Amino acid sequence: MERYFQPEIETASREQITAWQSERLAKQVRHVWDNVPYYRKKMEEQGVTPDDIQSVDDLRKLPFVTKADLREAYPYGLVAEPLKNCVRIQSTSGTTGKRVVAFYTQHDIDLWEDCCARAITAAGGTDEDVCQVSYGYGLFTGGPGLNGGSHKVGCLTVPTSSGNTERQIMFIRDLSATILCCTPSYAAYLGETMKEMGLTPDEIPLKAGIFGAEAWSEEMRQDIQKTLGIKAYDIYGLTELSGPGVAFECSAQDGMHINEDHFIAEIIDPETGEVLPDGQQGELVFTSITKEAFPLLRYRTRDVCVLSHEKCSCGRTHVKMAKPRGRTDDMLIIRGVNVFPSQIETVLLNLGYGANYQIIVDRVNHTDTLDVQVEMTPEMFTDNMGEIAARQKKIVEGLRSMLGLAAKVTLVAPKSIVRSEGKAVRVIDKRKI
Ligand code: DLL
Repeated sequence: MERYFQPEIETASREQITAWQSERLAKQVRHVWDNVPYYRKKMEEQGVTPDDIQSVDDLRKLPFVTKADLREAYPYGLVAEPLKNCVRIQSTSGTTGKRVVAFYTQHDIDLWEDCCARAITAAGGTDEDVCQVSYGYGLFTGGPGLNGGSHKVGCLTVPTSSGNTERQIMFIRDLSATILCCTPSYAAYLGETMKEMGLTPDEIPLKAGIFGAEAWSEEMRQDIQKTLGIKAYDIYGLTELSGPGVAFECSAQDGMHINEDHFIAEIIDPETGEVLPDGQQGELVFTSITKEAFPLLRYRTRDVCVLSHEKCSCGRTHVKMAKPRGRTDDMLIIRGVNVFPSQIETVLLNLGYGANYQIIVDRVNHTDTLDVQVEMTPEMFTDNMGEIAARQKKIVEGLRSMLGLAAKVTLVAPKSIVRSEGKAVRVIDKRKI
């Protein structure tokens, strides 16, 4: 049995990590200055040159890059290598505005797949595993990234892509898949379907799942682990930086190690741009220090998160990020109160509901309204109006104590909310229409 663990990198000392980061950062800044006029202009406006960036401590002298910059420079404006050196593009799933297109040299693909291989290894994967990749393949990075990582680990890779739930289950059972990679919402749906088929967790060969691409709560993890009889690990990433594998969870299942030999992470105050210390919540900012074709300096992810340098029981030394709480742009402001969909999910799962819900925000007579539609589980399904009213009241109370807001809650029949094979759409904000 072979493991893809790289202790010389993943358990390196802080001094070593900082030395790598400083050297690579200086080189990367020179690379973009020489090859990307867009960056050179931004740096000149800020009054910095590559000579000013010698170590990680100089990072904060650099300007931020935002999604607006990416849109403005679309499609080739931030590419730092001649196109003849680029071998692939991937693109975000964004539904509004221009998509972000990211470019890769072969070296960039290798390092991306390396990050995904680390994630599979941290979830217990070896060359003896059968790894079913049920993230979408194509422009979306989920399928290609984990596919490549799975090859590097030496797993037998089953590239089912998303969708066709019955076929997914057939392959899991027939090929004895031990590792499943997909979004947490799709994992929950697969679990729900297997349960309906009468399969108990010990009849499902899976032992681990690598789930990410969207926010999911700790309660949802417990639920998925129970129905599928697995350990569920979180994985984080974004197209702009490569894709999945920027950070991944280990056996401690308590935050995700950021691959610090490739990415430098910062947390900033989204209003002021000030860098915040460990433990304080803010916007996650990344600098990619090893990418050739599409390097990003101080890219503002809009993900709201906390970093921790505390020692981890798995032995890895790379900094950990907590589960992102949401995004600065999906945080809802309802009657002046900041609400993350993940907070609503926590209330629902704590009360025994599944993760099938929809949040509808509207504005009636100049006042925001919050409607939450929640599916009953088959076990609790009833047409007894008194019972339904009592259940709804309990959720309203739970939401009030979590958010300090009055919500209207409607229980709906099992299976009436559309399932997602990729990222779930849980919020409908009618105020913007
Ligand atoms: O979602 C890459 C990915 C694929 C990650 C498969 C993990 C697994 P994008 O489509 O560019 O890339 O979306 C990136 O998704 O900024 C976060 O807001 C969100 N996101 C990704 N992973 C997580 C996670 C892929 N584990 C955006 N928890 C990011 C919460 C996540 N949010």
